[in-house]
Amino acid sequence: MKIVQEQFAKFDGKIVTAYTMINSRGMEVTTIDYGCIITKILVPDRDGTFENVVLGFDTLEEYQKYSPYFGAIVGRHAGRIANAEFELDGINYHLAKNNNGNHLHGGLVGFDKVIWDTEVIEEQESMSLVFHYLSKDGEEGYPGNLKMKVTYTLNNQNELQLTYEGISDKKTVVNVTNHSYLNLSGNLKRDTLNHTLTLKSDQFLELDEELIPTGKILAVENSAFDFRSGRRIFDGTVSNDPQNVLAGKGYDHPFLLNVNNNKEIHLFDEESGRGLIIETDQPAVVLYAGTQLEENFSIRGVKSKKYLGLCLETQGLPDSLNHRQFPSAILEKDEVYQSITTYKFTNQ
Ligand code: FUC
Repeated sequence: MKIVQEQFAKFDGKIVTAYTMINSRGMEVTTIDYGCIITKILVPDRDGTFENVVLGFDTLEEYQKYSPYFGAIVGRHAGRIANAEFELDGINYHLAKNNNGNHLHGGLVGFDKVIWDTEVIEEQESMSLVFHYLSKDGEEGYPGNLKMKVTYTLNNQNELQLTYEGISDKKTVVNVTNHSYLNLSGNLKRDTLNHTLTLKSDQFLELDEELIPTGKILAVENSAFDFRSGRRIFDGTVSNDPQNVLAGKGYDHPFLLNVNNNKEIHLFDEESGRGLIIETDQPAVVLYAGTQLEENFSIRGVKSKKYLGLCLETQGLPDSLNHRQFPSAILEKDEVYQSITTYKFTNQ
């Protein structure tokens, strides 16, 4: 096991560092301290060939110019908040509007666009990168000085654990996730349409045309949203279900998880034999099928296109502040926010 550090770029008078964690089986995870972005994850296919399974760039300029949150931590609040506003204890908060008049993924300069302080921890059976960031009171419109800590831990069982922690000096809202775009084919050889996804989820949130939850919870039964016995991502692209159509022919939806920490999310690519099991303590996972991926740039030599990567964003429900029947994203003053998601990579 080892961690290799190198200079990735310079930004804002500071050095952006890339950290590569390499475990005893040869799995590698590369992360930069800008946005806690996971730029690369190398895992073996069924023949033991190591290839990259996430969308990412080799330069900071490309992230800043083209990246729709590739591999980044998004927050304070992942997903959309309608009209970029919410009310807390009688005060109306106005957030940065960065998505058709709505607030998306923390605003104009969210957690994905700042440099985090980094600590490196090496232990017997695992190693970790610990990132710290102080989000100041009023940043992007949110109340409270929020101290955030994100930890990525890689062990020798090819498990990558993502831990999020936060504490604020005022009542605020927190709902963070990692926005990695997965593609298990390896080095983007194919798109993700033949990936099979299995979800322990009976229900998903209905969205409006702006991709904001309407408040209605729909059953997955008899629809292309039923992933309970496994289903190809392709199905959503040919479905006439209005929910698939409004998501740009595919998926951009929060699924409510029936269980936690019990293999509730499983992504598999038959051709390479690579699989990913995701476990979380969060109530939902947003399946975003890369339906808005633009074609005006390349990703390490492969032209970007729709469905080239898909995101499985474990999180609380988007826009819960404006739908008080949803589990709350409110964090009390001095309360500790903590959440853990684990990615286990397999090959068979
Ligand atoms: C996802 C989606 C959004 C958006 C963004 C880049 O989280 O929910 O629709 O396109 O990522």
